[in-house]
Amino acid sequence: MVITEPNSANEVGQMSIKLGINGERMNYVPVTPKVLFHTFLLQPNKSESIYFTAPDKPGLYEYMCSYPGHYMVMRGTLKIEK
Ligand SMILES: [Cu+2]
Repeated sequence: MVITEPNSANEVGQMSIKLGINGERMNYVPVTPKVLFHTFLLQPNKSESIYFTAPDKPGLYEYMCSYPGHYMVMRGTLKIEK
């Protein structure tokens, strides 16, 4: 799971596809400031907890699965308010 800056999930998802053969080694997380927080790649029935400080700036942040191609359907919005 990757949490991105607002309006960045599509771009980060496309970047994860472009990682190509390096993707698995990088947990399919592209190196870009648009990625705010992320988990490692999780296998079925596994879980991971992460802790982060929500951004100060209000907005509609996005979260999605960065496994190649999944960002198109495995995604949601994280609303940060004042
Ligand atoms: Cu997925």
